[in-house]
Amino acid sequence: MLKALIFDVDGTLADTEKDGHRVAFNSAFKAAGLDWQWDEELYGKLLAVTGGKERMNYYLDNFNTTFERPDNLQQMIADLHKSKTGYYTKLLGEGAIPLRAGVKRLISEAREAGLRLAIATTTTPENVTALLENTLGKDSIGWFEVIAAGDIVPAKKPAADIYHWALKEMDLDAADCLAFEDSENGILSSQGAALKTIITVNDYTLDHDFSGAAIVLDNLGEPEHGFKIISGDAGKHCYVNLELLREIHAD
Ligand code: XBP
Ligand code: MG
Repeated sequence: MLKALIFDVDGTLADTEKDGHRVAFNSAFKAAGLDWQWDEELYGKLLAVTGGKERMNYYLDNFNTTFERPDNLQQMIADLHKSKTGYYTKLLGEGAIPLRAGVKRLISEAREAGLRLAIATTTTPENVTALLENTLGKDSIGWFEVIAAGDIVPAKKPAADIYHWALKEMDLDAADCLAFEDSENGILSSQGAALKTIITVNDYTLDHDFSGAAIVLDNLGEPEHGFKIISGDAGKHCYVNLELLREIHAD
């Protein structure tokens, strides 16, 4: 029986990367007097690595190799990351990033039906709180039984650890759940934990490899504006509702 839905955050609940995280990283770099600038194209490449601190290290190792590294580089990165989180949560507080199509509707439907909800993300916990509170309301954090986020597990996506952690906390088998992801690193992580996965792509993840996904869609869709199917079968459905999720789960 389908008992729970586990959602990724960045790219899945909301398109947070280009106009959210990227902008916040650049603000933090500027405030620290660094000339680092992550444009949209470079940021697409940097998304190969999940986690903000990990992403900055990846940037220095591969795209800014001449930067003169201080002895305490990891402290500097941790400080930059803290500053970035401040800018990012401020952006969310200003309402800069809405939820993706169908997300709010599906979450309400799931709650009404008594399905259990969880989050599994590499982003910092504060960022999850800020997104949920500013889009679904103050109480919405409490709708999610488990929020698995950030450094709670050392190995971030594509490792399956974050999903394993969430499943263990909920005392659920992967077979009783569905996962929602938007990226290749995301599906590698969810499938690594044996979760059937629904993909909604975004501009940065359109050409990712989603082999093994239960279905790949452009978004969850709304009754008045359905999804486009990229791969898989949605039967008679034109937006993701619980009926379709139960069909996918039983398949
Ligand atoms: C999300 C991420 C995150 C954010 C930055 O990946 O890669 O690292 O871009 O978050 P996913 P922090 O959607 O696969 O979980 O800066 O808070 O680490
Ligand atoms: Mg994601």
